[in-house]
Amino acid sequence: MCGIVGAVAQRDVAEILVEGLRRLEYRGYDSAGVAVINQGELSRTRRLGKVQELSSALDAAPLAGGTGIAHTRWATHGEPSERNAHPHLSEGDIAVVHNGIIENHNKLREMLKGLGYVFSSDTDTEVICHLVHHELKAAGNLLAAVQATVKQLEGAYGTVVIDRRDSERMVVARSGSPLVIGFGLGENFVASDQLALLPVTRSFAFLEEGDVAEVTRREVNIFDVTGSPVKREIKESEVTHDAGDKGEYRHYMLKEIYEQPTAITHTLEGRIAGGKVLDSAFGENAAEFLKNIKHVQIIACGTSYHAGMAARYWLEDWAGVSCNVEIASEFRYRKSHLFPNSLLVTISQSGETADTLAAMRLAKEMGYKATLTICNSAGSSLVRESDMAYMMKAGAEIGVASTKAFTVQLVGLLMLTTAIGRYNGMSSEMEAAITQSLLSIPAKVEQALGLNEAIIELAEDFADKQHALFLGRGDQYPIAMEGALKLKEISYIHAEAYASGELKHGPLALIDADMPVIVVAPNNELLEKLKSNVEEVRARGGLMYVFADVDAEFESDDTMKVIQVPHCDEFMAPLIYTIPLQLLSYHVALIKGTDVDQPRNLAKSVTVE
Ligand code: HGA
Repeated sequence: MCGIVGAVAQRDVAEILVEGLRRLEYRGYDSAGVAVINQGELSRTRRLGKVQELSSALDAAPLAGGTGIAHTRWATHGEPSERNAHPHLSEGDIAVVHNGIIENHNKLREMLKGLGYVFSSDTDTEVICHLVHHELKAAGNLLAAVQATVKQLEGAYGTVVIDRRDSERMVVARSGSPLVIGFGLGENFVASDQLALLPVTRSFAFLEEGDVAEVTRREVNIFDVTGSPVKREIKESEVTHDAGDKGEYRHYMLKEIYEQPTAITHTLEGRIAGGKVLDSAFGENAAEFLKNIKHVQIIACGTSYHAGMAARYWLEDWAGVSCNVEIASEFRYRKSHLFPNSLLVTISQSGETADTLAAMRLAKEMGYKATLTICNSAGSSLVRESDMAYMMKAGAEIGVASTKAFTVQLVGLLMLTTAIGRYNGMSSEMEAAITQSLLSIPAKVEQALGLNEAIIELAEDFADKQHALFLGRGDQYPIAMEGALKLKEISYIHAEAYASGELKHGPLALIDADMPVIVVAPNNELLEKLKSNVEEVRARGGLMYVFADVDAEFESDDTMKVIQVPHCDEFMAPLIYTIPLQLLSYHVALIKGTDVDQPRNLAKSVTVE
């Protein structure tokens, strides 16, 4: 959340900064701003709304200057408005951008007011700005002032600070929110995600927790949490995907839905041989970690949590180990029981999800046998700090509502099921059947995408609806949950999912002609049970939309529209039934005219708790 970009260069940087913000806009889009130092003075432009508003303002009144910082905001403290937009200034000297939450901002604010500082925003961020200004008086240089400042901050920050009187330098600090330094020729950069800087460099160093760095055109000096100079490895980025391009598609989300066959193919490449999933898919020495596992604890948020919920069925049904799944923000603040030989699995598209990261750190302290992350972002905090990493090869996901990351996560979890099952009695025939299924997923997803036209028609029915129910059983229950989440996220229709056996325990009371009920019905051993649940809805005048296996023997009639889904085996069924639900939410959102890629109040890469 919140996008940060900074630059120290000889050329004017405002355009580079704004292009960086555009690439980070999925992280927050309620306001945006830029500040540059020009001939010893700070010039700042901020706008409420998307980066385009800022960009138009800068077209009308360009800002010159070689050192600058920029930010796209997802408000946590203070409403979205121009006065709360970053960068924040202190006394016209210091400018600051910040990602995170300063938890002791009230106390610091009172102290700074006592020193005579006047606050011009409602943000927590502004305390950083005045505190640096104050500390600078004693510290004498910007680096020391920022080091003194961060010692007083409680909470999370990725922050970049510039001083108009010292125009050749920016100082950056990280604790809890990611920052990456980009190395150019005679110019250097910083951003909250390397994607922002791909047009100007491919050489990056990720800051570690507690690092403070001083960045000039020629030098980058990094200091660790103790203040000692430290080197962070500079790596060439392997990111090949240019996130800036929607191609022929109207929205990133649609593009990403259609990219799923390729994303899954890339993710499978080199990881299956001889009917087996290679342990190396989970990183070096993975076999050593995996062979003793008897229990799996999965931690995730949002869509990733739904992927974890599906995996619980697989790990317990097929891999022969017990499994719990928990929302990260719950796990991290309660006392949980550690089972012997437990593996902690985190799932996060960005690898920077604040709650998931904190839960993983807690689990390490608790003594989990090993930690594994399933992640789409190489070099992210979760990848760096976990014992094992399963790298998804989904490519950058820009649409805020996750699509391809979800199905690729499911692929990773299915592979994990075999890798753990192998040491817990899974037969080689079973493993071969799962790997065979994995290899045929891309083609089957392609077939499922062929339902698009049928779903466009269906979507019309939802345009005037306020609510919807999603039903599934077994490992399709999490798929129903994910379908409901997609619909709420981008169409703002209130949607809930139930395990269909739960209907009669309450939700049936909601059924009437205004409550569409969406059912996912693959042909599995729960089909007859599901059919009974469908009858329960029908008997109460509900209108149903059933995504059913071609062999499941559902027929469309006045109360039910049936969409036939290509036949697929039980291993891949959750992935395949996800596709029509993604398309449904997309087309409903189109009809409703919502902002599909950047739905209201949301942002991607949830780096604040
Ligand atoms: N707390 C700051 C920054 C918010 C943020 O990091 N969002 O992701 C603010 O509200 O401006």
